[in-house]
Amino acid sequence: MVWDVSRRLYEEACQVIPGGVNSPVRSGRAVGMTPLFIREARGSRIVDEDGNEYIDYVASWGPLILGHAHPGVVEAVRTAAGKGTSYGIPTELELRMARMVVEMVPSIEMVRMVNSGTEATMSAVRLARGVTGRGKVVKFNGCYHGHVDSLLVKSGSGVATLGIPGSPGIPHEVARDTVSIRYNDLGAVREVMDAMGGEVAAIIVEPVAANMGVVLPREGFLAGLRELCTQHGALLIFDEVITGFRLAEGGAQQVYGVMPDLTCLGKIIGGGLPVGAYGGKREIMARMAPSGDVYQAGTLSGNPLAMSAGLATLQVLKEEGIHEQLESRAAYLAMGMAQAADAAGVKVFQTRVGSIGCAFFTDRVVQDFETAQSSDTRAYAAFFQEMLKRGVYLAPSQFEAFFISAAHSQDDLDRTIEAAKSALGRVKQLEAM
Ligand code: HOZ
Repeated sequence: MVWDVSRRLYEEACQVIPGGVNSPVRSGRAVGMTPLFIREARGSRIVDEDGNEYIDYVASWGPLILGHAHPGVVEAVRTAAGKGTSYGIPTELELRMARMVVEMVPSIEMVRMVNSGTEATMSAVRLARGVTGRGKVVKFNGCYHGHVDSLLVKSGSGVATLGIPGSPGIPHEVARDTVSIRYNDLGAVREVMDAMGGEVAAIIVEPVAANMGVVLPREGFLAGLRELCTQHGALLIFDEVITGFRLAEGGAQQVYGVMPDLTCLGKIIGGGLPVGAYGGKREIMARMAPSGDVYQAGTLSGNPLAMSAGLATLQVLKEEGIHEQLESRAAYLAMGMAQAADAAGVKVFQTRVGSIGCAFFTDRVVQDFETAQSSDTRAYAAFFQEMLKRGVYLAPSQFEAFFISAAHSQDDLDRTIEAAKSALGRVKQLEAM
């Protein structure tokens, strides 16, 4: 496989874009590669600028649950674009979107659209602080809630991938109000809440952590957080930017049966366009301006292109009930990967729920950031490269998820498992060197 054009474009991009990329984890640094530059995509496939085609398990990091360039989504965007891309004046599309979200997500009674997951979490935290009159926020090590100052503490995703301890530019006074605890450690949360619960505005959590690889909540963890928040008068915020609409129509809260006060959404809700949203109980959301006093705004919020792409995607999810099919395809892939790892004699700990999952190169049980970090990231890098050579594109980082879309066919899955068998065999050889 040749990557001459991608490499040239990357070199040129480095002259005018920091690190050559518009989001750090894309750089490929963690897997010893320079990034691919993509020319086009359709269904489960992406094609790079050198003309190489890959089965894609990144799916733009989650939004494309229907696959690339889904005809219904493309048509919706085309139609909307022909009528003007943004007015900064309300549209019926926004009302339809709000109704759809309220109908699908069990705990949401009112919702506000923004333009990214980061905006959603930033606004939800501000609202929680406004409502409670408190300053502190509890989060979990390895969870990633976008690049919000107060939430970029012991964070997952690119921060974990690149081994960045935190970020310069975040004032000490801001970071001081964030308490980060081990994921799945309810005892530690209880201790913190007992000690300072009266100062905590919110506990924010990814109900399934999907930015340190994929780490599932232990039985009782989410329900325990719910209980502690209620007991101490803090708000529970679920960051469902990745899990929302993906694990089920109503996201992780539907699957695990635990209702947060506020939910942050992104990715799928925009159908591949830049969107985020946050919503929750009516009395809490009504505190947002202009009905309330907590301020947040956005020129492009709720714009017709994003609303159309999102609505078209959610409509398919509702009407075609594809979650069961996604579940069984993902289970098939995970089983094939596990068998491939066994056959190659490579120690892999697999996690999966619905259509997201992760293969950690470790013999430990992964249940938090510390155990996720026990993964052999050099082995993952070798696996990534070997899979790429065999036409399969995985996340260029151990600390991200794989995403299955409705466009992944049985043939795609079988080819991926075949590729994994020989790629893992090669990883084993490299380990022995
Ligand atoms: N935050 C995304 C991964 N969880 C990365 C987005 C990107 O690099 O495009």
